[in-house]
Amino acid sequence: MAELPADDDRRYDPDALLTLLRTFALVVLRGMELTPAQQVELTRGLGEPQVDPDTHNRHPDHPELFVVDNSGDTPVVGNNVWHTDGSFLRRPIRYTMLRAVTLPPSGGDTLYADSRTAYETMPPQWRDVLAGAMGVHTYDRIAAKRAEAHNNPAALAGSSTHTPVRHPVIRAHPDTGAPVLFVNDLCLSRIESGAGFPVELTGADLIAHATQDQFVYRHQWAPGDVVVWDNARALHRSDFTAALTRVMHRTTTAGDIPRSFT
Ligand SMILES: O=C(O)CCC(=O)C(=O)O
Repeated sequence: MAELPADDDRRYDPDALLTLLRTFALVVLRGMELTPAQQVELTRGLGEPQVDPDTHNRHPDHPELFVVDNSGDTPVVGNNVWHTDGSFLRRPIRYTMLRAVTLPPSGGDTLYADSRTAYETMPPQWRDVLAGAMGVHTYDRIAAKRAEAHNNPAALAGSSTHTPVRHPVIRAHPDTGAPVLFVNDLCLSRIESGAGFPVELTGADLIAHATQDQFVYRHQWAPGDVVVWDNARALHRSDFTAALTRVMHRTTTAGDIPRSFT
């Protein structure tokens, strides 16, 4: 994790952020002043801004900006389990920028786990078994959760728009080529073996390994905070109860087709 304090001019410089993101899984920017339009523009400096398939939580003036709000008629669902953004896409989301808009008096943290550390610390026999293994990622569970929480059966249609995709379980990081674990507790429906080994490990086994306390950074949000993370390098989840009012503005960029490490 890298942190840029409120007097650091690099906070508004996308090239400086990209440089930090080559080394760190996430960058915390303190004391940011960003309008929704400025957030979209800063995101554009990191990559092509994406529009989330969930129409209910789009910002009215900026479709690229997703309003992460747990209150009202369209609470955001699914963020409280370990995931990487958009792994159900053929080209999963690369960077996510999350800005604190309304924070509860306490709580409402976001947790991050480093997917490269997850690979480096896994038992060697797991690496052998996972070489060439493919994860099947689907949109089904997100669609079902959204349909139920938003009382909108039409949301189920998202499952046919987003057909299952296969991504390497161990992917080569797009910048460094280093091996990283690429799993998602929301979207990974099964693991198909590669290299002739049967894979008896489940996504839950891999996530339990990756998210051990010593590998997790807990971000306690302060007003003016923005966090930018690399979904090819970090898993994340929110940690709050629905009783808290909390609003965040989220933007994302397009990513590459994940390449296998082997
Ligand atoms: O609200 C949070 O703390 C996490 C948000 C999240 O999981 C996401 O935007 O994908």
